[in-house]
Amino acid sequence: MKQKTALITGITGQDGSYLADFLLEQGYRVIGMVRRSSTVNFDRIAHLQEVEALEIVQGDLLDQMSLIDILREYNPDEVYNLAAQSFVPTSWRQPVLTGEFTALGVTRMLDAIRIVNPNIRFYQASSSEMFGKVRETPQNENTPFYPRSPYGVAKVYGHWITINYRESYNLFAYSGILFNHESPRRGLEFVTHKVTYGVARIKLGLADELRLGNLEARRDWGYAGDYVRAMWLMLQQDKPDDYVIATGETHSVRRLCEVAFNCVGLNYEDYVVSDPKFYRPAEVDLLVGDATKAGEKLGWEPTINFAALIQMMVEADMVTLREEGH
Ligand code: NAP
Ligand code: G4F
Repeated sequence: MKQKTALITGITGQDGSYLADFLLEQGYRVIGMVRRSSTVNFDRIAHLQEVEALEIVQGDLLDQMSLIDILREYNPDEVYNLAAQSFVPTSWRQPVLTGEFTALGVTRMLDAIRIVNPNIRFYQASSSEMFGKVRETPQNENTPFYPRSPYGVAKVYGHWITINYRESYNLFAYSGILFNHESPRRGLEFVTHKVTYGVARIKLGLADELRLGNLEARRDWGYAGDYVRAMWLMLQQDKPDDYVIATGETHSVRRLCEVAFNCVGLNYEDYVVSDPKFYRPAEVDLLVGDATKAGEKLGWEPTINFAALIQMMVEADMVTLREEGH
């Protein structure tokens, strides 16, 4: 069988790095698109440095021609569009830039595909943030959207333009509505990693408190390794469609703190401070997904539960800090 080629935008991010691992294991040739920066930022894919089947190429979702050129040069079978400004609080500080990357960037890639090769299969990284002020619980593929941040609004645009190109041009355009997924490779500003890293620092005597925002917000947290497998499974279906990917369990940030501090034998109430500085202008109070469709059609289900995920992250942070000599 001919070796398949996949293009990943956002390969330096959490999901891009796990997806690269997964696709390389499946025998793919992987092209990772990175934007130019004055310092390299390849920590999450450093372990793949010597892998011949992985090639890094410069391109930017802000630059239409760079996308067209990459598709022409590498002719991928599958494109996974994971690049985005993905941190919700930043989207209030840089709403226009967030729209350029996270919303219009999707159109630029879809148009590039339409022009170069409409047979390419396209995955769009849509988000449970689109549900925002939720209209029903749990949320599924038919739940109406009510985004609560410029990021969420941009993702709604990205989702609908994906469907529009599917319907207008018969593109193989798939949208995965993924609920929060985490790992030791998660950015340190996201709440799970902020908490597990904070726990490790406190345990090792490097800090004596952890300042967070809204402790009552609830999220459906899964493991990123499980979620990239779902992305691939979607693109193996011949009929393009939308899928919710979630665990079906929801926990508050307070409960996350309790579980993470328990991992090292500490009580979160002695260390966690709720600081209004970290509150958002508009909050998403509750997310919990219904991934029944993904279970039935893709045979997908999560393998790592919430407690195991948090333990994995705390342990990884302890190891990292000890390796740094603490
Ligand atoms: P992440 O760690 O923040 O990674 C984002 C990636 O996008 C980075 O590789 C970043 O490159 C790249 N990027 C940003 N702007 C770009 C541009 N203009 N051109 C090219 N690349 C650009 O995000 P993630 O957690 O892996 O999430 C992957 C995708 O899934 C994102 O679209 C996110 O919005 C979406 N999503 C994530 C979750 C979740 O819970 N993780 C849930 C639902 C949806 P640099 O390294 O250069 O910054
Ligand atoms: O970890 P978070 O920053 O993730 P959020 O906003 O849910 O967004 C993540 O998941 C989305 C999928 O639903 C992705 F689309 C998006 O790209 C990103 O990956 O915050 C989770 C919750 C929020 O309710 C926030 O208010 O935790 C609450 N929180 C409380 N204290 C905090 C903090 N969040 C952060 N980042 N930092 C805090 O100190």
